Amino acid sequence: MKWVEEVSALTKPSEIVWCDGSQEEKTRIEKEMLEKNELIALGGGVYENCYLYRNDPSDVARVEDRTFICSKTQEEAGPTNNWMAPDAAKKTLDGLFDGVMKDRKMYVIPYILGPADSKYSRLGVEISDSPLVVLTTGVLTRMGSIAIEHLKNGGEFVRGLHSMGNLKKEDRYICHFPEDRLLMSINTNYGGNAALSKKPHALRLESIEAKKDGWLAEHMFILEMESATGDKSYAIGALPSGSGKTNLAMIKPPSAFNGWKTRTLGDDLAWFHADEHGKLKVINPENGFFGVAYGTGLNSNPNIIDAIKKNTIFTNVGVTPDGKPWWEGLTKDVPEGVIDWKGQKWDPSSGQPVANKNSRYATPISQYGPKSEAYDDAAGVSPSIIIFGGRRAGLIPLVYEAYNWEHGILLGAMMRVETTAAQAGKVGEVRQDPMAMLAFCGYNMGEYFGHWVEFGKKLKEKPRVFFVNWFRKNEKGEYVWPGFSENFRIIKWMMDRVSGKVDAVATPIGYVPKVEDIDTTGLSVSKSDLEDLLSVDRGGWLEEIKTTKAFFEKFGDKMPKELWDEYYRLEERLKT
Ligand code: OXD
Ligand code: MN
Repeated sequence: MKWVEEVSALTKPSEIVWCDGSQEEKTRIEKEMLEKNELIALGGGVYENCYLYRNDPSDVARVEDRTFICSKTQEEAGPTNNWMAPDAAKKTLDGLFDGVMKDRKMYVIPYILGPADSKYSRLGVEISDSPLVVLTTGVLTRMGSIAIEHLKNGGEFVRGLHSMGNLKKEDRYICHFPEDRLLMSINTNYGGNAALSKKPHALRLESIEAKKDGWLAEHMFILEMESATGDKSYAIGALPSGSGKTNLAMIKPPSAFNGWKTRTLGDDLAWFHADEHGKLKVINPENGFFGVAYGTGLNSNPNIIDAIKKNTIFTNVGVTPDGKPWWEGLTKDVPEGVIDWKGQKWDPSSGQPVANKNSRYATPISQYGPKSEAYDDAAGVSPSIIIFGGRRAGLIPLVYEAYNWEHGILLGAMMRVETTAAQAGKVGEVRQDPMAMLAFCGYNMGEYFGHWVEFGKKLKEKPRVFFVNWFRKNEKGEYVWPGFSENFRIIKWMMDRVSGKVDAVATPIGYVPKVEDIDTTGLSVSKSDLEDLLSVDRGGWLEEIKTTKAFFEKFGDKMPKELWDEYYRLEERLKT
């Protein structure tokens, strides 16, 4: 209450609205936004309770260069984060927030990250002048009265202050104050910068708490697999934004896998704990999906296509004359008369896409068909498989497996992948993105790697760690592996490794499958394609790890010895 008063004295809104998370509240806000033309109602006889929001064209992705960790010292933030001294940052931000909500409503948005009754869950309150943030947080978290009830019990909470401000790029800031468990974000209304519960709270701030309290806050999906005989197991995995993580989280086994089922627990965030028996327990702190629409279709992700037909907020997609959302990949042909993501009639000769490449859907998990019953389980699930992966045209095999936990950490830490539209900047550049956490680890990543090592010591049974690359191309520039649901064949191989059904080939970089152990029934991939996909190019790897070495050196004495040991073992294996 005190904080709300302080914020309102600073930002001077016309009204304070306490969000209760009810259906009436949602309907009321949607109506107000529709009246102001801030939302467009979708329908076309297919979409129910679905809306389109158009972000300002200069504000459609996370802005890593305007994102700051404001820890006491720069060393705590580490060499991969932008840092600002907390006092200086607060001074600048207080100036920008002064009177910023004049003539606007100020929404107080309480939320829970994680199942309401889980001991692993965490509380937050975002104050924002953006009704879009209210709607998005309503989808992505357990928002409203339920969180107030927990706050009343004296729960500690993260404070997030956000204003759309004037959307001026030069004055855009997304600041994290770990000491105060405080977030401040201004002059942006893109989900990844403005819905503070997601990346700023659940990853950047909680990764720091997790380090202190002996757990891990990760950028990972959670997937349930059920065999034809009813055995359930779980996989979690990190792929950088825009590399098909959501598609993998929602993968449907190909028809050759009769009787097999997959279900989703989460597509973006995973919090890991070791329970009192040393068992890995993972929950999804979220309650909805904020997936990339562009490129999503029946081929890449049939499961989500059904789920997004109701109660979904789309951002920056195109719209057909009869009011259906549209983006590249949804259907083969561009619909006649489509309006592009900026609200203009699309011009086929423009060479511009209809939808923004980072266009999104925000959809509740509850209405997603193949969700796992366990998604709301307070105790969490126990994965036996950890997957790292990314988009690389060459070098990285289709799949390989780490020799042990520390080597697995090296696989994650070595991730170098192509950038995508999820972050502002150049697309397709290869950059180091350890554990897909480069943009999300709130502290020194050298210490973060060390924390993974320590966390492993708590686990009696460690998951196996794998690395995947669905994106390898041949010399003609074509993808060799068909991808999408066929990726399940690789997950099946991982399961066979866990159960000890198959052995594998030891190579310098790790275990790769024996060609005959990948089930290719019904695929056009030949044996020699598969051999290529699994081949290890020593020379190329020796070059690759030079970049890894330079990257690790940035962390100086924060880099754990265990990881250097693994690095030198890898180098040695490659040389000999
Ligand atoms: C996301 C991202 O929105 O990683 O999940 O950018
Ligand atoms: Mn993400």
